[in-house]
Amino acid sequence: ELFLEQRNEQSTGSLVPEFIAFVREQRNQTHRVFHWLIGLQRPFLLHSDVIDALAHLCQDDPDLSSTVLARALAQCQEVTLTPSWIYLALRRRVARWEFVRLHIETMDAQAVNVAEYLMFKERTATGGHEEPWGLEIDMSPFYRDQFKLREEGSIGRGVEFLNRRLSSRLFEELGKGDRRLLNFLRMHSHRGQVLMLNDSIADVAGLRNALRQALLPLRRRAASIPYEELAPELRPLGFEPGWGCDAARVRNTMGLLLDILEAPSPQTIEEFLGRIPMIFSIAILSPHGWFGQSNVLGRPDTGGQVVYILDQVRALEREMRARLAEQGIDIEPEVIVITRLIPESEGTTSDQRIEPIAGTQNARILRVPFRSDNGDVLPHWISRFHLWPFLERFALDAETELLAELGDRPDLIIGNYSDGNLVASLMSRRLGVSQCNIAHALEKTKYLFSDLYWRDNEDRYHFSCQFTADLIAMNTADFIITSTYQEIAGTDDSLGQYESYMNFTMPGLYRVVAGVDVYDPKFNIVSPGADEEIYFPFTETDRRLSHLHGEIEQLLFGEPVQGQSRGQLQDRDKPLLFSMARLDRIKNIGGLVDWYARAPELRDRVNLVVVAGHVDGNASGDSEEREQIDYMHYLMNTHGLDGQVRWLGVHLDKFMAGEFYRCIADRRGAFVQPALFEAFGLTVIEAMSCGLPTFATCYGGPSEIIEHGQSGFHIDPNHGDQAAALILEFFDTCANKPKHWQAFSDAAIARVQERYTWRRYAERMMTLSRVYGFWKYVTDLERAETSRYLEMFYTLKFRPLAQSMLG
Ligand code: UDP
Ligand code: LCN
Repeated sequence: ELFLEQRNEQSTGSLVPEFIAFVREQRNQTHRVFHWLIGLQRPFLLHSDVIDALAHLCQDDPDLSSTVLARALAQCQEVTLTPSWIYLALRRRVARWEFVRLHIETMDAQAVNVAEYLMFKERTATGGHEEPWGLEIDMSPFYRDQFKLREEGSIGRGVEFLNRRLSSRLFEELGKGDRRLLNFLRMHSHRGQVLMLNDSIADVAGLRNALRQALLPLRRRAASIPYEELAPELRPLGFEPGWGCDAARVRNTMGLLLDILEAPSPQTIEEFLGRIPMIFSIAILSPHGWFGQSNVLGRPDTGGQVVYILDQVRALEREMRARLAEQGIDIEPEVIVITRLIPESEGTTSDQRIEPIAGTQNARILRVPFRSDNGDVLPHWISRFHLWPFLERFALDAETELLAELGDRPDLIIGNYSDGNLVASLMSRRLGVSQCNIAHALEKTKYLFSDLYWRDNEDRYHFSCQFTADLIAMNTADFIITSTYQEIAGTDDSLGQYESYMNFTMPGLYRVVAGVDVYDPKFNIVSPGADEEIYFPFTETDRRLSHLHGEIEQLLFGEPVQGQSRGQLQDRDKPLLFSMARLDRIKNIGGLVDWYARAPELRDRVNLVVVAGHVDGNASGDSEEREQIDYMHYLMNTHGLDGQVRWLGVHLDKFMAGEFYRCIADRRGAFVQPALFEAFGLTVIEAMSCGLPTFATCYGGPSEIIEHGQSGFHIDPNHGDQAAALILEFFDTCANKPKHWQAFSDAAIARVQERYTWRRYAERMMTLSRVYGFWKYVTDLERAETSRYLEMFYTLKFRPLAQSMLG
């Protein structure tokens, strides 16, 4: 911790020159450190390994801790070692990398560039020869002329930055900027109906004039006069529908435009653009399927995505309708979720072409099958890791179906996950529509060395295709929504999920020296929410679904049911520690059971309830899930947990899940999310909304959702004993001071209400799509060079990789 503190204090400047001088001058001290690191006999050391090593070395040599060598090692995200050479990757601050190498015999250190660093890594990993002519992917020449954020605190607030740039640009380019705005306002229409301005306004002077002329009589009209009554006066002046639903709104919108023409400010620009009727229909892509509304919740690793999209659709439709109505436009918005049609649908609706989305007026799921080259429909489900060869054909088929469904192209395409984002790239390019990406989970940081040792896992995961698709989609997107800051740029000590695409290598395939820039203003943090109809505080007794209580009581305490549950809680009076997740390795449910099993005091104090996977291994079609099921049984057997752990291998529908959280809260329990890594973690905000004190992993989204010690607790899944101690301490304190529980419950509810609501999400999303649309227009940001480069990358790399999967 001392090193990290020191590092943070001196975080910005480069340490490299000082480090190089130190190595030269303090040869013995330096040699001792690196000799020791080489002695670990591991080719790659990660940040945590280096920190541990440093702590160890400082015990014998306390002076070391104040040296530049220690500070540099504290910045190290990765060390690559051979018996004679050591290469260090230093992360000076968020997304600012430097590389140095050192020869252990000559004790000579030099700075190296990223390509040299990656080449050394390749050779160390493969034992092969240097590949100076290996393919290097470098997006940096394309970024050169683009505006970039400079401060790490601005990352993820791209739209604020764009609004500022837009206002100064419009202001600086007086005349030119205004004309662009005028032309932009003239291009809006919907199915032949002209909106905002018609052709009778020829230039900016004419626009100002018309605005003044329109405002004079408008100021005298009652605020509530509907637009229809005003239209006959406004149209001859050049104004078409879109300015507002009544006199007050029209006045206000016109006033905003006059302000912008006078002296634009970021706030007026955002507010004005937010009102322009630009978005009538949205296509949302989530190709890998098993996407439905009941009894279907994705398959391994797509659960949260399905929940997210369904809630997102409801919120977006509501927001689109409200905005159109406010602007006086009577058009029904359309939202279409495009996913895969799966003929072998196992009793679900996944084989139906169209399914209306509950809770919306007009939104629907449109399913399009995967087809192979000869046109045959793929009948069965396939995992998200194996669908790459089908996506190109799917993109074309989905485009045809979408156009038929909408009668026109959509106004915005939103991709989800690596597969959806790739299809969104293909479709947006062909249709000329803005593209928004949402990752949900980038697999790259989830699996250690998934890039460097990609070949070893190729048959199982096909990361070569996935990371290529990710790079293409990130660079074609007009804007990218993330759930948290750390998803983009990590923390002081850990790298962000997007940041991990800045530079990496897949030996033998290609080496990325600049893949994405997290300082790009395309990134915006817009966090999802928890459905407030479902996940509300346990104290709201009138809304509680009390008819489910008997069933929940049975689930918690009833006799175990063959194939559904295991364990029966002996002492019903203890509080319940609850966890719910899909049973895959990363979710670490087995880890939680293991810590619990090894903490006798915690076992005495609380019971553990786990909703995860299947109790019967044969019921799972997923190899990773089956491994976890076996592990759970092993733990239950070896630690004799059946009287203290209730394992439910069932899927709770969302009404049941909401009430389940609340029933745990009734009994003054807590929720645990023990994942090794969690991109965001919907269950965390669901549990908190219901009023459950929550302990969640410090790796990933939960570290931002929860403020440790205030609205919940962070736990380190790699230190289960400490996590168990923290949970025990909490319950001990609650036993002596019942208000303690209440304080955490209240704070959890307040935190989610303040930060994680779908209302706020939809409002931001609609504003973003307009601001980015306008930005693209005024800057002529067609980015033809980037598109061409990415097309080449797609054709020459992605397609053969995907094709080769079909053998
Ligand atoms: N979920 C559910 N019933 C279950 C298990 C999970 O409704 O039996 C829901 C859970 O409430 C949450 C989603 O599945 O909304 C899981 O999302 P999360 O972000 O926690 O993880 P993911 O599965 O996306 O990795
Ligand atoms: C995927 C995940 O892994 C979760 O962390 C997210 O909460 C979910 O998608 C929704 O974005």
